[in-house]
Amino acid sequence: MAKKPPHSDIDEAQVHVSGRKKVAVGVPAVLHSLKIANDQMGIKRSVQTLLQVNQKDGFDCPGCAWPEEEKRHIAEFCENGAKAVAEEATIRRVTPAFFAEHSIDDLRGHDDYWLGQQGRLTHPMVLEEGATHYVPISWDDALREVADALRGLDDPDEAVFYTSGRTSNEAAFLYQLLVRGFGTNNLPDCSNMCHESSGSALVETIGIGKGTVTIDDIHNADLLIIAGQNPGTNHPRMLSALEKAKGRGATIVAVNPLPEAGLMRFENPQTPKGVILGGTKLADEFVQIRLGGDQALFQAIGKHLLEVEEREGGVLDHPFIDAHTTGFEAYAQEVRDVEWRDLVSATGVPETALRRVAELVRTSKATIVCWAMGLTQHKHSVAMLRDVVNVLLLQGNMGRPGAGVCPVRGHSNVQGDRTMGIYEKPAENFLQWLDDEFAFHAPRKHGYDTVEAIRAMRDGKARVFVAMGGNFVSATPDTNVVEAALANLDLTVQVSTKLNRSHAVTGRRAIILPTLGRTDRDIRGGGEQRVTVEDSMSAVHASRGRLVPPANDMLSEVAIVARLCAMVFEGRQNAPVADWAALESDYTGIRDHISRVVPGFEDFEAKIAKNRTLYLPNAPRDERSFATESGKAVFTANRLEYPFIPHGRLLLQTLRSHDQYNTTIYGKDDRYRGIHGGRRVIMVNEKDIHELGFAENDVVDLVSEWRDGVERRAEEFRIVAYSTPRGNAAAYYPETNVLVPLDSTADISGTPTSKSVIVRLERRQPAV
Ligand SMILES: Nc1nc2c(c(=O)[nH]1)N[C@H]1C(S)=C(S)[C@@H](COP(=O)(O)OP(=O)(O)OC[C@H]3O[C@@H](n4cnc5c(=O)[nH]c(N)nc54)[C@H](O)[C@@H]3O)O[C@H]1N2
Ligand SMILES: Nc1nc2c(c(=O)[nH]1)N[C@H]1C(S)=C(S)[C@@H](COP(=O)(O)OP(=O)(O)OC[C@H]3O[C@@H](n4cnc5c(=O)[nH]c(N)nc54)[C@H](O)[C@@H]3O)O[C@H]1N2
Ligand SMILES: [Mo]
Repeated sequence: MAKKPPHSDIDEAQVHVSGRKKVAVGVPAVLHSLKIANDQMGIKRSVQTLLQVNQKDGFDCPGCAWPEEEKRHIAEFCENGAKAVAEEATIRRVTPAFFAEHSIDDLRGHDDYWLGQQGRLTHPMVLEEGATHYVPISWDDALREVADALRGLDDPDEAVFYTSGRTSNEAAFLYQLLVRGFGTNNLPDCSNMCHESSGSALVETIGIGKGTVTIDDIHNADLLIIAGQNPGTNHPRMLSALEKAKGRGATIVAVNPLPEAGLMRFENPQTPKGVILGGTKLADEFVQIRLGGDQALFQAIGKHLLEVEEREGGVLDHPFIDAHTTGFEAYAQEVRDVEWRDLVSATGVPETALRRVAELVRTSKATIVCWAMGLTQHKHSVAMLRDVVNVLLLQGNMGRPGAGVCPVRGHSNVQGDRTMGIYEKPAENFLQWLDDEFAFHAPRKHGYDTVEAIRAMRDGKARVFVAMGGNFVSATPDTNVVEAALANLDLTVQVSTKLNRSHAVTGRRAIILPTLGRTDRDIRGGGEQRVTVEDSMSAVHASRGRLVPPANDMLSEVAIVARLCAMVFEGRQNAPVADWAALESDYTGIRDHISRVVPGFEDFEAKIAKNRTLYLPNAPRDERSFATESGKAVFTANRLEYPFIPHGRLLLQTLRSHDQYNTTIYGKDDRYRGIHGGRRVIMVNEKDIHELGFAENDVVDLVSEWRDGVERRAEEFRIVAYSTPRGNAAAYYPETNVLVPLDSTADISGTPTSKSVIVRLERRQPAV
């Protein structure tokens, strides 16, 4: 095969396809994760660590944000949770000796897989301007340099502070205070690329940017629609909840362009039935929808419900609609006017099948719609999600048992970070409470979201970039633009557990601040500390790590931020007032502040003591009340949109394999999809492969086409025939981020359109 693609440490010539799975989890999953755990941690540490995941007084799984069941299994088992834990609890180390050995050019030549495999970061490091290597620096000097760089800016808005979603509530709260105390709202986060569209649609229609169901609601739903989500890989613990719902008679509809194994059938390794009898069939109906066709699907459901209502009555929940909603007539008119013909071409699903799904909705006593990235990363995602809400409102599926919206979050504390104020467009009342608590005046001007931050860096408007976790370079769209934008900066600072590309692609100077993760024991001046996180269902609970940290003298995220607060605010006018050293030494002090600033956290410490859970209030769920302008839930009329695919082109979605956590690559296999030994593959419908003049296994470049005329190219992908609608294709993120144009974002939410990229395939010229 041809030469190695850029930044790839995987020998892609080995990639092969075999054994596509129709069943998720089961015994192979257990064995696979134990192998990874053993490689990273050794047997003793694996057992010690995996037994504590999501247990009372253990640590919160850094895997996903799906909530725990009230009655937990000992070692509630989740393959990908185990991999996420192993990745963090690894015994491999990236020490100053590693950086002495590997120059910055050398690091740049590797991909995220290789970088992540090197282990945990142990020492603060600095890359001086023009230097070839990172060198060690003391904690004091490193933090002082960050503080000085910030204080040296002409305007606080020249700094950008990114957050990924693993940061604890305590660290996040202090971090947003650091940023606002410094004088800016430039707080982009991973959420901007993730569930921002959900937040935008939900705040507008139901007055809260979160889901409205509990785990009990999932168990008790009559109908669960799971759209644009691959739970078998990305939220495996959700499968147990779905199994339970099935056991109680629920119907499950899977809406996805791909027949994902986890949606079809589940073998629960915790029960003999799962292992011996081949598991539970999950989806009763699989809607193989075209990419971006979901708005049409939900309009079709709404249209059918209204048609039957007009014919026979008895479909709509009129008392609910009258008492609790506005906008019904305009919505009804919009879907009455839309043509079945258009709904069919948008979804690629025959009218009979659309009506069959709609009938399941009509006859359901309690319906929940779950979704993830398949619904949030399109140009028209906000409209799509508004139409999801419309359908639920028609039958009063909001604020009653077994019913509601369930945006399934990604990172384990991404929802909590938002609750703590990590948001570039903070609400006025939040700022007011912050001002009162810390005796300062927070800036009111809205800050940059992720895409706007990249533009600001590109255009020379930002000079310092600080990241609280994450991998900004690899996770963001338009990789080449982002790499050039970062190179424009005076200083880039990464607070990280593991090495990744964002440490290799930097500003003129760069600082790495290693930090403790969820699994590490965190001992501060005031003794052993706990932190808290919020799951997808607004439940907040404590997390305490037990492992010996990777190195002595490592600082927690809280400690890093508390020290920065002291240094940045020293002698500064209008700075927040608090005892930073005391907050660093005992996090109960931070929770005390939170309890006075953030609604729902009253008596925070008492509520999480003894490992209890604090359930945040959720007005739509708890009392059918909606914090919108009218105080009611809002039906919206949305013009039907769906992607147009030019002739000879494919619409590409960029998604996760089974062996990765976002930009962290655990291995080269995508077991359920039957792809082994490589990641540079593009899954295409067999008929399209031939129609486009290719054969399976051909090696092609993917070239994205966007109205700005810039050529974006991802090199050397192997074509794999896969079950996906005609005209649609799929390939892995982050290798394909180079193809997503920076300005191709969702209306309103600004989320990059990672599930909707027009590409053409170009035959790869054999290397000479
Ligand atoms: N093991 C593991 N767990 C994870 C993560 C991980 O990388 N690895 N990431 C975490 C994060 S941050 C997040 S946000 C979540 C992500 O969880 P998911 O959203 O499940 O992740 P993706 O791989 O992006 O999968 C998108 C799914 O939507 C489908 N899809 C794509 N486009 C469309 C569409 O237009 N319509 C419909 N109906 N379906 C579509 C795809 O085929 C795929 O099944 O998982 C979290 N958990
Ligand atoms: N093309 C495309 N792009 C996408 C997506 C897509 O589906 N397609 N999905 C988007 C989504 S949903 C998301 S959420 C983003 C993810 O974007 P990010 O959150 O920025 O990326 P991650 O890969 O999750 O970040 C991993 C890094 O976080 C650091 N880390 C891990 N744990 C901790 C911790 O406890 N503390 C600290 N300080 N650091 C830690 C480690 O150094 C690790 O290398 O990517 C987005 N980008
Ligand atoms: Mo995410």
